[in-house]
Amino acid sequence: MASNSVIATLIVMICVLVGVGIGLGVYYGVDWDDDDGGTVPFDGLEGMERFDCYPEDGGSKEACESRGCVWGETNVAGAPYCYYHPTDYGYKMIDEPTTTKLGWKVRLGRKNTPQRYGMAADTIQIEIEMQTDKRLHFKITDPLTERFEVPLEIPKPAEQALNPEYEVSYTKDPFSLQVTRVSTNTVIFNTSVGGLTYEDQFLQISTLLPSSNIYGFGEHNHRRFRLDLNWKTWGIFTRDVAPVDAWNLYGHHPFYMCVEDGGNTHGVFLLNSNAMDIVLQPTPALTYRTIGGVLDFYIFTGPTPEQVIQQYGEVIGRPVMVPYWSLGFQLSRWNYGNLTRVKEVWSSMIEAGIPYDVQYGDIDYMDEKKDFTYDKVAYAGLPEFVDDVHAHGQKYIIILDHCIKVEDGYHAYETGLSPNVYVLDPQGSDPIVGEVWPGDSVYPDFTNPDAQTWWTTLCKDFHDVIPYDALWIDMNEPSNFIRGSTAEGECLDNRWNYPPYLPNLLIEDGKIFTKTICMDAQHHAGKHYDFHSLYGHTMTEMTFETIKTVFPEKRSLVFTRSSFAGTGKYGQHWLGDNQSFWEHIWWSIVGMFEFNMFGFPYIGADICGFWFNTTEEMCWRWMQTGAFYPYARNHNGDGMIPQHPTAFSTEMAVMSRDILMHRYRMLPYLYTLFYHAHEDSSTVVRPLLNEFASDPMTYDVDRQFLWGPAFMISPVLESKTYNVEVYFPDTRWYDYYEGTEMTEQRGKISLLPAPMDRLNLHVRGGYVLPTQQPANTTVYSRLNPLGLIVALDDGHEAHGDLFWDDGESRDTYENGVYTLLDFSVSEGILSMTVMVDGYTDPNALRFDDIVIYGADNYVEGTDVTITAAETESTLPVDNVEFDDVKNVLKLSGLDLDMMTDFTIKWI
Ligand code: MIG
Repeated sequence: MASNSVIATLIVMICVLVGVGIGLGVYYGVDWDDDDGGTVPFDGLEGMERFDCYPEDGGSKEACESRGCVWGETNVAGAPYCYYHPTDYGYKMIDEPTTTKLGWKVRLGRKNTPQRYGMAADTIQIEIEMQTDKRLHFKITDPLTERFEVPLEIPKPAEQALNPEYEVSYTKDPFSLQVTRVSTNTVIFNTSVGGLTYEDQFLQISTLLPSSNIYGFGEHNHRRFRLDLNWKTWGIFTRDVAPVDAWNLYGHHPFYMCVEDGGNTHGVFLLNSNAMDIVLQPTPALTYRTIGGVLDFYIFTGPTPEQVIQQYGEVIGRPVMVPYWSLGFQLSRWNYGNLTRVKEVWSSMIEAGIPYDVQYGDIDYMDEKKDFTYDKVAYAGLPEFVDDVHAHGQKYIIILDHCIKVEDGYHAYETGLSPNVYVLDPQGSDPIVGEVWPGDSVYPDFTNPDAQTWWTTLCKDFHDVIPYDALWIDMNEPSNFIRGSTAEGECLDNRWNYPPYLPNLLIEDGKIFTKTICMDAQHHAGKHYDFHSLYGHTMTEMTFETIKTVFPEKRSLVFTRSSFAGTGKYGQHWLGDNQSFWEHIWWSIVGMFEFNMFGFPYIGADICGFWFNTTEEMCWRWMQTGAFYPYARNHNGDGMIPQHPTAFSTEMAVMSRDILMHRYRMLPYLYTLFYHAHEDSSTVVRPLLNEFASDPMTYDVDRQFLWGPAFMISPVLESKTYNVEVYFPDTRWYDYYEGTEMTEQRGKISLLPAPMDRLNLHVRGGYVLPTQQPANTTVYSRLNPLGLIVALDDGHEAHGDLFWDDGESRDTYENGVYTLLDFSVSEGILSMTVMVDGYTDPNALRFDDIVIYGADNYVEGTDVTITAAETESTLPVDNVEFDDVKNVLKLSGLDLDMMTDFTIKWI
């Protein structure tokens, strides 16, 4: 492979490795000095191997060399002219490693290179921890200066890993680190390319990558799932901006996953909240440049993509369990105008019989856009309406903005003044004032413990007014319509507001406080400079605590626009202010993949698009796709034409109803996936590569998606298109609707018909998927009989499970108040086993029908029998239908108690 030979050349060119095993692993010392005290001659690097030493504008030979870097033109498109000398720039070991409980540490001294922006650390320390067999941690700190560290609680084992899947080695001068996957000898992290920099406001480290299959980093609109390594720089720093171009967006997620040649996968997380660049280059390699904090890395060895994500989840926290009702369809828009209009839309949905669980109130319900108020004119009667919504088995969710209007007599504002719970100005005396929807506003400081009681009281009191079911917290990047503050001059001229290096962020005039508050604003826990990207995270965490008080018994949700690594432990996310353009439907799939990696399995985009007007055709296809977003919400921007499912033709309403009925039928399967996500961070929306990592064909597939391992959705993403290209990895697949096996299509890309009324859905052989007869809300669907789709694999086997609880009590998994059923098929026998029986549904739920796909081992006419495991009594199944062309065996009218083990035999 080209990439390997580049790495090899590079290593040969710059390295003379001498093994010095010292008992802590395999170590290498590099002797760059020749015997006469000179250095090894350096002939320059071609292009691909170069790491940019002058990312700013205005590079020149002189400016470059004054940084201690090398200048040289190159024909390699995209490669920098100014680059790091691979051996002269960086740090070297200044003493021998010392053993620690979990690994070792060593001090590094800065090599003799000019300071870049000043305040370089002359001595730094790297500490390596072999935390688990699959998790390596290393952290580079400045032992002499206390630096900001993200206050995230991360579990740390007491003992060093016994049989790590990785091996750590290093070079001494310059210091570099190599992490190798032991089983294949693949070097998964390798900093031997130079450029390590550790200054107060500029920290940089580069690594070679073992392949070009890189996924992750966020929040961005990457457009494609597999990242483009052609010299791309992605900024990370939370920002209020629509997900359209290549900018930093609402969330901060410095995590990626790399699929190595052969399919082993590893992941890397940099725990750092400061503004940063992620520089991708075709070497393949990547560089982190951050303007604060420390270099705190976690490497996960998988080896499957799902395991990587699970291991990452162990570090940042498992996703919170969602209530069952949140799996229903949801409707929202910004600015219905008034409550009468909301009621019209609501009634039309109910009349059309469209499954519909949740209605939203956006900022137009508020009185002058103030949190904890409602407009008593346009929304007169809102409390009664919410009661009515509840009486229909539905829920109502309200938005809250992060900002509090500065206004005398406004209780939310005034109660936050003593104790003061707001982010303070740089002097630390008064709240910093910005401008948001209600006008001049202050910013609650969610790092201040005093803010908790204040916020909870407001939310609880308001719940007494509007009995909402969950909270939607918006604008918490935190957004500001002016730059910095209302104070003259926006923000003070200092190194926080004007840091010497600016990552590639969406900002105006070099002002990092664009669309937000000043970087030297003071939080209880520190400077906004460090806490900016943690604002949404801390707001979500506090709001999560709040809803525990508002709903002591029940699960609720906190939808947050801004997030950090680990926010999924407390809240959910939507993909922000997308646009009603066709390509946004595609991009939403990529966004869902990425947020599933980041620990937000509950994710979706605004169905039919937020900004701009949709068309019926686009909205039609989007309703089909969105019917299978975990978070299925049709949400619309202010002033856009109506786009709820009944806003168009009768055909559109009927199609929406039908496709949502299929969603509701699959909810037991979806809910079970959420249980798995909560339990071990498994993804819910899954790219094919997570299931077929050894099949390179899957690496670029981002126009079709899976629910868990077994249910594939392949939507149409373009106008006037009536077929869809689908890749079926080499295993058995069945058409979801008919059970027809995709025999011809197996292992290939095929063009499947997709007329307007068809969304292509397929079931993967080898799985049992629990279903339930649908209804118009989950309250009613939960009363209906259950069913199973059994899809057999080549060996006529299949497995699956069902997680069931009351759908809304808190911590049912933790408290064991749930039921877990296991389904297993082999040799023509399906066994259902109750694994956990902690919850008996009051409606005595029963399995009614079971459909078996791929039952070519059934001989027509053979009796199908059911045996109750307890009594061993065997009965024939009366209603058996077999389609010998499709090999579909249908059993109906079964009436099997879900709490009693049984087997069904058909051969
Ligand atoms: O500046 O509350 O992303 O969903 O409808 C726009 C109004 C403010 C942005 C959210 C969007 C919401 C809108 N909000």
